[in-house]
Amino acid sequence: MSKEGYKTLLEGADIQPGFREIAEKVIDQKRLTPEEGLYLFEKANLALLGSLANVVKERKHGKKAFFIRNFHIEPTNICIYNCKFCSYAHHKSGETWEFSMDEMLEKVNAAPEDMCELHITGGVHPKLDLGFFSTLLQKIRELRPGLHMKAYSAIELDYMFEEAGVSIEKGLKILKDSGLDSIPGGGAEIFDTEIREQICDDKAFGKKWLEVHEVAHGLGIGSNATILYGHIENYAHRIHHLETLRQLQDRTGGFNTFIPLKFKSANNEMSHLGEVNAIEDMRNYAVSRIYLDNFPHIKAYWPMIGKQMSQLSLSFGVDDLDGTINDSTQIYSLAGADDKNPIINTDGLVKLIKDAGCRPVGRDSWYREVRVY
Ligand code: V47
Ligand code: SF4
Repeated sequence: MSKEGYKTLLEGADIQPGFREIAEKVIDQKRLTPEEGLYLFEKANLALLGSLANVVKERKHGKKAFFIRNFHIEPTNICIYNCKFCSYAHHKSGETWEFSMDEMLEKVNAAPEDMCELHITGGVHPKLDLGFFSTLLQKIRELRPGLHMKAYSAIELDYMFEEAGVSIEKGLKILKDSGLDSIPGGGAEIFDTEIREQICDDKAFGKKWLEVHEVAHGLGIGSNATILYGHIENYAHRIHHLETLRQLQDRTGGFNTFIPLKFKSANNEMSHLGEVNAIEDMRNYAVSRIYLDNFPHIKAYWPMIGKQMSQLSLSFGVDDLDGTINDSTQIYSLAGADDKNPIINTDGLVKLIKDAGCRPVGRDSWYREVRVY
């Protein structure tokens, strides 16, 4: 919806006065305060909120909805940490795997030639070190010089660098020289220290996650950001998380996209909490799009919320559906993702996006357009 169309809608609508003021600020491209963000979470009418998020999205990207041809390698599910929400680590699933260097290189070799991006992330293995992971990048680079490597969450990096006795800067320079292009958004969870202590008390602090990303941005390594929502946090914790990211992005401009990750409740120590509903998911996408005015993209990760909900998210501020994935991730299938079979090809993604009334755009990892459909 255009800015003018939305203004007309507001004129005729019977809405809370608080919402009208906030909506006018958003339309005039003025930044929201944390209190205003909280108001949107707590009180805004969902339909008006979604349309407002779409005004912001269309200002940035028109009707475009992006996707990428990508695949994942999860080197191992052995993990020294014990996050209560996780269903994936070996001590949760009861199944252990650890791919050798050669097995991972075989996966790369087997990937179609036109793959754009490889996402590498997994458990924090006690023995796999900086040397192993930098060699892995070098060997992949030799095999596929054009493949973008988005690898290792800030949590994996923190452990790797601590064990190697190198600073974050030194460690990242080593990996960059080995071929690292960008860093995925995993491990952010929720920055509020009290909530973080209750759901993942033994892994790196939120402060450390932020430091790794800030140093990466300074070295020209772009990254993504995530939030894990829908568990024991409240709306104020979510706004605190968004505000912290918005401030870091003001300083560096290094984030590409924000990915809200909905807590999935199967097979983990927080199963008793259940899951939030679709209305909550859409509200979360919309507030994220409106509040993070300096983030270029908001991504819905379809293997987590399912293909149909991803379609709906395109009307609530989302402009990116991640990618073809190729059945290569287990993080969500083990946690009870709606899509038990995370497979979709390019034609499937294109149809899904068109059916939602958007224009599909195949992108590379820097959101350069590869093909408009
Ligand atoms: O940090 C683990 C989350 C993350 C559960 O950067 C769970 O493009 C919900 O960060 N319910 C790893 N979430 C995955 C990740 C990611 C995914 C897709 C794209 C990108 C990107 C990054 O998965 C973890 C944690 O927050 N997670 N268990 C669960 N039960
Ligand atoms: Fe390990 Fe990641 Fe699972 Fe935490 S979420 S236990 S760091 S695999």
